[in-house]
Amino acid sequence: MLRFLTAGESHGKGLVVIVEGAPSGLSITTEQVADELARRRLGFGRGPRMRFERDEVTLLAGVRHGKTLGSPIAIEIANTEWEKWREEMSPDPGHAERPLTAPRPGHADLAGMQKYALNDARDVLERASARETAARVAAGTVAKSILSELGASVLSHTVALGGVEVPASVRPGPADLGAIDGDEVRCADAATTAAMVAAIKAAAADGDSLGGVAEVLAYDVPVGLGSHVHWDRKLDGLLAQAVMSIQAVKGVEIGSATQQARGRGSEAHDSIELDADATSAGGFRRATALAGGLEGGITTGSLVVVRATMKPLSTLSRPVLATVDLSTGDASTSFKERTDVTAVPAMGVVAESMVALVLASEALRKFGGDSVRELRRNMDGFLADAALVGHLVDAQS
Ligand code: EPS
Repeated sequence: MLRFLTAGESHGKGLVVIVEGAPSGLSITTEQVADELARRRLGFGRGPRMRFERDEVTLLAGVRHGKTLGSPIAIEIANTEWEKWREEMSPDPGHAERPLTAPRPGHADLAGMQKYALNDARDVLERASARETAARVAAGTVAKSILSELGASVLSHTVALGGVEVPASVRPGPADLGAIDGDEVRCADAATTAAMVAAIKAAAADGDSLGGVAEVLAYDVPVGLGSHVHWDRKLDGLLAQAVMSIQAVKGVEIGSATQQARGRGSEAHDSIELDADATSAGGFRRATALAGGLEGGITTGSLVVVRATMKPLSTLSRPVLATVDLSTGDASTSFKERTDVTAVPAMGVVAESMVALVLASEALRKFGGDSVRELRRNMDGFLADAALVGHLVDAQS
């Protein structure tokens, strides 16, 4: 299985991620990680920080001459603005010059201060910040490389932003990813983009923020990842946890669950057909993708569909949210910060990484293998057997 741990504060010296469990022989380069990180900075509606700051990547461990060694992979993302924050965020003994004492509603500020017995909201928000998602995306690069060895790929696109939604018929494929990344809000439908950008401009003029929904699509994922046998092995549950853990995500949907819940069972399921060409699905095909590629917590080999719903960010450039100043006990408003109007386009890239990490981890659990070659051989052997289902007893005897 693939495990990863991140460390780092939003305005600290840098972020670090360690990824453990990746097989040897995977291609990983600094450019690959940097390109993925650049995708996460995309999107109309992000704040000025995205323009002046860069993600400076160093592969610290686990990779030699462009290939993984099978040892833990460590990646550092330096904060190019560290000099400005050196005093405020210094690890050396001292105290904050300007403690933040009016916690922002909707952030981890107050609950975090209470839980960790801290008097400065910065001690909480620095780690709760979505800056940490850069480290997840770096880890996701490793996961995507594993999936690519297995013939699978993930992409994401914005399907709703500030109340504007893409038509239900819009479902991009792997070849559309470049165009999506080239779009101002990472939307696959140009007419919808224009309306989303207008909504962002209107919210920005009001000093307000917007939420929305990103859809992650995973193509050619092999049948058999996850399991029906126990709650904590069900892949839909694992995906939900991983995607829900993204900062400001408050809802996760697999497939078209919300729409199905309004209709009848006779229209809510993906019929099964034989298809000798559907290799990753072990010789079966689904006519539709309503179940989001998962039945009983197991991948069916059909398109995996995960939707992440993000609330409007709670840091506003207009300080209107009511709070209490903890240093005086007086009623106050949450502090004003430069901020993003929306981060839904970026969140899609993060969700894509989290889905890739879960799928790659489950592929390693299912197929095992210390090298890429062993992993692939194990998967091919399994898929050949999966195509014999119904005849398997004969095949085994
Ligand atoms: C964030 C607030 C903004 C974002 C930041 C996440 O930062 P600041 O308050 O310093 O302007 O720019 O996102 C990133 C730095 C990033 O790399 O995504 C927050 O409160 O979560």
